[in-house]
Amino acid sequence: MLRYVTTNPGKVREAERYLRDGSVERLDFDYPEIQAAELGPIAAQGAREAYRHAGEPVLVDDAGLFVEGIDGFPGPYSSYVEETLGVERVHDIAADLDDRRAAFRCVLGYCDGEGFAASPDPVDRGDRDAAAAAGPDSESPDGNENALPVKLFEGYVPGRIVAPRGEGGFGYDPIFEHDGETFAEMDTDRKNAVSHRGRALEKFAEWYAER
Ligand code: ITT
Repeated sequence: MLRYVTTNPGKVREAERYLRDGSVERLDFDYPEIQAAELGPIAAQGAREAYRHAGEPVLVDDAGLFVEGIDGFPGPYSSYVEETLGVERVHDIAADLDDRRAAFRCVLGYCDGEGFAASPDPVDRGDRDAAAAAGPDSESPDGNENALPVKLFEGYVPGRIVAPRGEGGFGYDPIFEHDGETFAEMDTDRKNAVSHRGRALEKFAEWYAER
């Protein structure tokens, strides 16, 4: 059974449209997130942590809002910024910018404890090689767990920051406009058709069907 690992019910609602054949179940597990400037390594390490916890194939979902005029902030810190500043303050900051373009990015990380002959290479390949070389005597209490392969799937959607509109979605959806509508004004199917998560899930579903 594949476990979709997240504490965020909004993500699950969207993912269910791609994985609803009974082969996936949500696992509400708050895996420790490393700090990194990119989503890929966070998703890769999260997938390993989640796999160690679940002992079954897992898919983790790391996402963020990248505002161009402030160098991509909050990016990988989006969750922390939503909890501390809040979505409206992020809009207020962006409202003072000349450039209000933004993008959502999503990286899905899949791990089932086995190897893949798949590409692209995991972004943290260097770390994995070092961990594998260090072997079980490595200083890590978990031996060479960092050698566990993870397959990543990415999705991206461009848009811009606007004053909050709409009741649907979750997180930053009310302030993210794509093609004239905010994500909070779209229903789940419409958001999935264009969103960062929808694109990543589509790639994953296609690959997983073959596996
Ligand atoms: P998990 O880590 O447990 O999956 P999370 O909500 O903390 O849940 P992230 O670490 O990926 O997820 O944090 C991403 C932040 O960006 C968080 O504040 C989300 O609410 C927000 N976010 C992610 N996807 C989004 C989307 O499709 N629409 C709006 N906001 C989104």
